[in-house]
Amino acid sequence: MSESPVVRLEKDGDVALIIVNYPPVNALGPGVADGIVDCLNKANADPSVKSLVLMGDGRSFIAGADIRGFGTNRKRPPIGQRTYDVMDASPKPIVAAIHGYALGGGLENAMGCHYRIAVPSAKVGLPEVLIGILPGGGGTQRLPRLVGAQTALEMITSGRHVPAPEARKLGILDEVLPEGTDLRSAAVAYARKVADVRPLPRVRDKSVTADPAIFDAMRKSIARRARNQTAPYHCIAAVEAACTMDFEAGIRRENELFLELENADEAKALRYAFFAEREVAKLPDLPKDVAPYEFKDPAVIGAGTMGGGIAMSFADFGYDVKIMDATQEALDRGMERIKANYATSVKRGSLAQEEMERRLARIHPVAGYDDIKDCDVVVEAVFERMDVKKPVFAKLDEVMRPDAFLFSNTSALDMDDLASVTKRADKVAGTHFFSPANVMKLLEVVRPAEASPQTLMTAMALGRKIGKISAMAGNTDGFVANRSRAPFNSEMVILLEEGCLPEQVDKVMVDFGYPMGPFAVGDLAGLDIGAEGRKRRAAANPNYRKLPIADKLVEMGRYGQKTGAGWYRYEKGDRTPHPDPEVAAIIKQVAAEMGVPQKDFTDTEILQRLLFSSVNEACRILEEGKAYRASDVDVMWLHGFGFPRYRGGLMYWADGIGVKNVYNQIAAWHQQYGERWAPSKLLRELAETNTPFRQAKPAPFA
Ligand code: 3H9
Repeated sequence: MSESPVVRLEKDGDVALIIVNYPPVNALGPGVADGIVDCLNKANADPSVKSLVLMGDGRSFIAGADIRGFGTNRKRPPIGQRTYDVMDASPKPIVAAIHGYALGGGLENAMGCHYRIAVPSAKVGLPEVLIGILPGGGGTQRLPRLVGAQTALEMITSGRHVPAPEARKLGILDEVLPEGTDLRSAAVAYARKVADVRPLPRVRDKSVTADPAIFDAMRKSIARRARNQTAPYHCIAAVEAACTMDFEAGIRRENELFLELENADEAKALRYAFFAEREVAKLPDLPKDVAPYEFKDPAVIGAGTMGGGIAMSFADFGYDVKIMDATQEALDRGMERIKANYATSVKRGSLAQEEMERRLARIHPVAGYDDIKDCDVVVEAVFERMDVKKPVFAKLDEVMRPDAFLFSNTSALDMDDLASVTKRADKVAGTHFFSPANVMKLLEVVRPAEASPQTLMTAMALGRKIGKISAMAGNTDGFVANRSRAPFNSEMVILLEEGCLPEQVDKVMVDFGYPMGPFAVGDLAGLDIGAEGRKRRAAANPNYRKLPIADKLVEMGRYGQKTGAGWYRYEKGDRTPHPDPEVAAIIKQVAAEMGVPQKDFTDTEILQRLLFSSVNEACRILEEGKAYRASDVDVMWLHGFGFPRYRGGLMYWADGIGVKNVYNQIAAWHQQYGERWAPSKLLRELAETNTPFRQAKPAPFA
């Protein structure tokens, strides 16, 4: 009936269908909103049309505003002429027919319709807060009117995707169709059924009130996770406006708050992070016509902390997984740990008991290699030493079906060396999970020289299928995440030699936005772990910068939380770190023995000493072609190390300081401290040409 490149109008008898077609997810890109309004006006002007349907082509209803349009000179129609306003004013009923996602502006459009129906697999939500803004298309005013202020606050400040059945219970949807129903014909039938119902049910006509105390309570409850951010608080203020102002005034307030957020640093950084997370999946140098292998039958070798967490990740995402260990005792212990981990989630209320049972039933402990020989993918997670891993790989190569992929969960070992013990080096890659493996989102896929494109794609896809963000790393000591982090880890201990205390450094990093300070994290992970790596590196490199204070604590048996003492001391049964005068004394003593002059540090110095050292190393990684993009480093820091997302990531943050400033400071520290601060070649080149880190062109992947 009408042609537009992105929105078209069709007719089914007396029902007009407005269909959005802006692949891949029907974001409200250029022409979409105008197209909807245009079609709506045409349908309203057509006397043969009695009711309308709004729906999306392809995989989704509407995924929200086009995020690429923010921060550009994109023009929005004035309040009163936006899609939602035009739909509100429609004299004929409109039914939103939802499949895939109705997010952000998508749900806002749906709430501008008079009715909302969905297929059972659909998800709805207002995730704007995750990109540093608020639902600025009436969402903060309409959602509370549909679901009440408390639920709206929870949905808008978390940004979570609500499954259709729950959305029906909450009152967002009028109907969830039975499984397998054809959405288009059901929507047409629904539109016909409501064609003559008057008055039209408009969300804006509902009223909402709330106990004023809930807003402050919400501010308090998000204080920890919303630290240093504005958007979550503006979201609350906008919902508060919905409960205290009339609809028109509330919309104006929402708009004011939205405009304060749209181009703030927080929103820019979060938008950057959103696209960096999508970019990281792209493997530009691999052939486009190779597809990942669709694995069905995974196995995990090693039922320790990492192996158990990896098996849980498979089970959490619906896979039956076999798990084995060298002894029955180790396997039993591993299964007990898995059960205890799930039980903690049940106790916390984040997992239902029945779901725990379902997941546990998917994890199959098996006695030996014979029981896994038909699996199509194996993730080895045995002790992190080459002499332990090599025999396991040799055995796997011998017993596994010839087309099975062999992946190793290693955080630093040479994957070429490990692959060399097999006769299928093309099917071997590293899959470096972060601890706890069932919680942490990052999966670093390590690329040995002989791995085939399909192997690499399969490893990347494996991560995505179990809820991870997969990022490709070259086979270099520490790979990309830990290698770029290593100088930070050294520098934080060197700062102690020069006069800092662990609690001082931790405070700076927590104020910056990390959930925990690096010394507290060290105590949680176990200080003995880092000590192993330092020993190995010191043995291999006579110029290796030793960390005597850290070594001393490990010698004293201060391994962290598990021994009740590390960088901090701990009360029995309590994880709260307490500054420890004994540690302060050790620091003083070692510093005196080393003859290091003591000084006071500003917070900025501490922050930059830690992060600039890593920026420099990340540049080296890029110049060696061990990572595809600076933004991949950012994704790794966000999901591997808890770098604050609203700061974009390590390299994005450094761009905010300016590549020249970073270079000048590093060059000055090179003069002062010597070789460990030598500026990398890439850093120097970027500074000379004033090219931002995120536009750096790394060497071809090696
Ligand atoms: C908003 O609505 C503001 C309003 O309040 C109005 C204010 C005025 N824009 O993630 P995928 C791209 S704010 C532009 O891999 P999935 C994405 O970059 C918005 N592009 O797929 C990727 O491109 P490429 C509120 C978008 O199936 C491709 O689509 N909405 C957008 O794993 C596929 O994406 C949101 O925040 C977008 N809105 O997940 C939702 N969405 O192929 C954001 C996606 O070139 N989107 N792209 O890399 C998502 O959460 C996920 O993309 C979604 C699909 C769950 C929809």
